[in-house]
Amino acid sequence: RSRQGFTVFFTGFSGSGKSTIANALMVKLMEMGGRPVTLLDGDVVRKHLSSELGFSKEHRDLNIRRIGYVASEITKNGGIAICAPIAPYAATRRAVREDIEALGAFVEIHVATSIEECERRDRKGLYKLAREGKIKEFTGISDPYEAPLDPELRLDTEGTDVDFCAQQVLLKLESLGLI
Ligand code: GGZ
Repeated sequence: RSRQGFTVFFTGFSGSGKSTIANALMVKLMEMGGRPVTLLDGDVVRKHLSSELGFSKEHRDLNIRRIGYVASEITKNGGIAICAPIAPYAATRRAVREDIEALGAFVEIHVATSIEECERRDRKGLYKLAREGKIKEFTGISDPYEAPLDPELRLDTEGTDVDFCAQQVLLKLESLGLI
């Protein structure tokens, strides 16, 4: 049984379901016991760790590098870090992966809900504001998102419930020998 720490890194559009799936995964991993589980959710991190940052490429990269650093410390100490930012830039995700793989495992999960579906749902009304130009540099509308080409897992959330998605992540972690 492996005691290695690891990071589960979700990436996807705003409203793709990252936070919901990450929370469900956290609950399941905590119920299993053993290693401590830490959730680094996008909006929570922005409130506590990156409150001075905006959404330029430089600021997004800095935000992701901070999340990566905290996750690397957790991973180094044998814990489980679950991260759920948009993380739109492939090179930044790769840099975080490289840092963390030196200390434990890095499992990248693309929450692949399409931009059309995220905008259709528009749970927080942000896409409407982005279309109206009231939010600038909005990912998928007026700012880039570089989809992962080779993630450990890609989740298609359309027509799939949260619990099933979290279960697929657990199966992946099992097949990688991490749980
Ligand atoms: C994207 C934005 C923006 C812009 C505010 N672009 O659905 P949410 O509201 O709760 O999640 C989004 C969150 C994105 O922060 P991240 O730290 O995950 O982004 S990144 O990884 O790129 O650093 C959204 C809200 O902040 N939000 N303005 N312009 N999302």
